[in-house]
Amino acid sequence: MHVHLEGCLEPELLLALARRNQVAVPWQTADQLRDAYQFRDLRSFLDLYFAGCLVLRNQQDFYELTAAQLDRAHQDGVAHTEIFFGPQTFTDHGVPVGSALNGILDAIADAGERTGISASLLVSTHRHRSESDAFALLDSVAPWADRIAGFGMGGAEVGNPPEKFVRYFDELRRQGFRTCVHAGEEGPADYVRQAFELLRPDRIDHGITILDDQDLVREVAAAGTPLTVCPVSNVRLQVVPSLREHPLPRMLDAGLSVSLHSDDPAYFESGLAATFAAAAEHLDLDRATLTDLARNSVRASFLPPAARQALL
Ligand code: ES4
Ligand code: ZN
Repeated sequence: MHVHLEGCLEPELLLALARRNQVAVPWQTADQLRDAYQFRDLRSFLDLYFAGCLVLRNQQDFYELTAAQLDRAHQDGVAHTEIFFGPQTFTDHGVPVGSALNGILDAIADAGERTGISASLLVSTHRHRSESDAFALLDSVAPWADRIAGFGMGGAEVGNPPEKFVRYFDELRRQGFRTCVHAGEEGPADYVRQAFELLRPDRIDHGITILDDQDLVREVAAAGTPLTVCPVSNVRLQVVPSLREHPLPRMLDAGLSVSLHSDDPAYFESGLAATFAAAAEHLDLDRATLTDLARNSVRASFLPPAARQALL
């Protein structure tokens, strides 16, 4: 439930789409592109990630990207996935929002028939853009509203606090949508507090800096607001120095509802099964704890109650 479709673009597909769509890219081979997967922080990652997005141009491209990710998720044992997609990156470059959404939704329907995997779409906005950009995005996806499971928000965090989007989240709620928001990935605990108090999301994505505010930890734990944690991402973006030092065990000990996710599996070279394995090994998580993490993700999902219950 914390995975970005654009971050599922593997180097081989990226280069194939670049060739097919005649988009010039600075990498000749998949290995050259993988060599560029060295990130200092969130911003340096987003720069490469948005550059990769330029090869996705038409409905078939989005279909193939989604189909490939759903097959990998199925192989990893995923029963249900909720995938973020951020249309603003593409509409900026003249790709119609319908090309993207129809390609993604067709691939979700076909993957369900092919493998039985259940998947839904979360539309994500960029916090480094304006409030009016967010409202414009919401208007532009209205024709697909009944096939959108919820709305999220990502992008460059520091300097773009949650308070910037209070009216946008109020409007999402007014329209009956579920919401989640990235907060406390690189930003301070105060951004997590703002997200929790002002945006009142159904889930907080990342949220790891919450540990710097123990009062907030108690409030979020008491509210039961889920946090979707991505330890491999945090290490690759140098938010946390190593997996061994990741705060996930302390978050669990504090009574927070934590689950485990991949974020951008192509760029961080770790799908969900590999992420569970890495967390188990380097954080010494036992089977019961791994099961708790998986159960927490089911509880935090936007599935209808009966479908959620069936997975517990
Ligand atoms: C993100 Cl917009 C976006 N996409 C992927 N990963 C992210 N992390 C923070 N914002
Ligand atoms: Zn994310």
